[in-house]
Amino acid sequence: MGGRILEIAKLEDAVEALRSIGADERCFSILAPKCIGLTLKVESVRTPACNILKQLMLSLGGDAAVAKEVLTSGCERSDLILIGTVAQIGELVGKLEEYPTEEFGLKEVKRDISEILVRRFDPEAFNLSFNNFSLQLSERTHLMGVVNCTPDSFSDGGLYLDKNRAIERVFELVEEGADIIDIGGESTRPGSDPTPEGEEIRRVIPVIESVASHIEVPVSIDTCKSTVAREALEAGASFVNDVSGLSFDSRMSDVVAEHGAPVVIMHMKGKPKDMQRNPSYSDLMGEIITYLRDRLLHCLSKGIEKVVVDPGIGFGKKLHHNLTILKRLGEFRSLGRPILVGVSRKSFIGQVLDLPVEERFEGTLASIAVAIMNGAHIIRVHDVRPAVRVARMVDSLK
Ligand code: HH2
Repeated sequence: MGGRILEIAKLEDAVEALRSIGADERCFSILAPKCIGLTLKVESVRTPACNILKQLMLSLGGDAAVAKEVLTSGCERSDLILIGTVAQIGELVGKLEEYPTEEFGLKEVKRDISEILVRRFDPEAFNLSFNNFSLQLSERTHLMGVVNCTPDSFSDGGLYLDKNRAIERVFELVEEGADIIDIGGESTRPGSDPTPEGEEIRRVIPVIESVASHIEVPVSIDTCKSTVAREALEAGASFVNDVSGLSFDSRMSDVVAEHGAPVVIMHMKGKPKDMQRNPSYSDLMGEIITYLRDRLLHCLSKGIEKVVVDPGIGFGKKLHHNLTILKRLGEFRSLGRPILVGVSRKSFIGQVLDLPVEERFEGTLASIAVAIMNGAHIIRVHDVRPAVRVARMVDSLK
């Protein structure tokens, strides 16, 4: 005899545990979803629907938390936390079929819950194919190598402003194992002013033209400007990385859509100039997820399907915001899109370790390991070789 806790996060792990005790294989599909606890938050649910959902969850052996006013119908709506196992929440979706789901907004709640269940447990949903590239993001973590063709980036400003140095750097990063090369011509560090469009184009286009057809990985253009993105895509880039989530330039989504390019949409609170002036959130994760969901819906409305989401570490966030995002990164999976994270050399590492930018190497690697463990699919990084090693190691431990 002897009891112990089993750490089970995936259905495959549950099946493995069941197999190890010789359970009947015919029961695996029934038992495995019962092995995994799941807590889901659904926002702004109408009060009658909250009551129905709470009763249903109780009848299934789970529970639901709602605002206390719900019980006395003292409010119109409440956020709801469903507490159960994957099996119970799956059964809840089934039970909702029996209800007149048009009523009380139950139809939307049912749709949201079923989508989350599919996204959480279907890794295939995260793969990305475009042009001649296919990024199997569910198989292993991908590394996006950074080349800043700028005089003033916070960590490598001035190093790759010269075209030939930038080209050399691209080849170096590919050789080190980068899966995507991200080329940028504007620093978005806190307090920075926008770079004039013509200058940004002069910095990046010659580099993209020189490398894109000579490397076997896609080039991404890091810009918020539609003209820069258009020229970059025409020069051979195939991915757009927009830290404004396509919100600074109203023509950006048309350019991305016309080229059928995948896009990274990132969350930023404010603009680089003012984003670090005392940023505050009443619900950090809720606010970022809602913003990314809105931008995702905007992309879909424009016909842009290949969307990667990014919580925007360091963009309008204090130290504790950045740490919380990394600890709770898995919550972004509810958006059903690949997750990209950029932690490389950033100031939150400097704040934790009290170290200047040139000494944040280990802090970067530790943060990358946690980001991967918590669900990141793509890591944006300056030092590619060590990050590849960390990624391979952490991938094998997931
Ligand atoms: N961070 C930076 C720039 N672009 N793009 C995404 N998607 N995510 C990020 O976290 C991100 C990004 C800032 O880093 P860096 O490019 O090194 O600095 P600078 O903006 O000063 O050029």
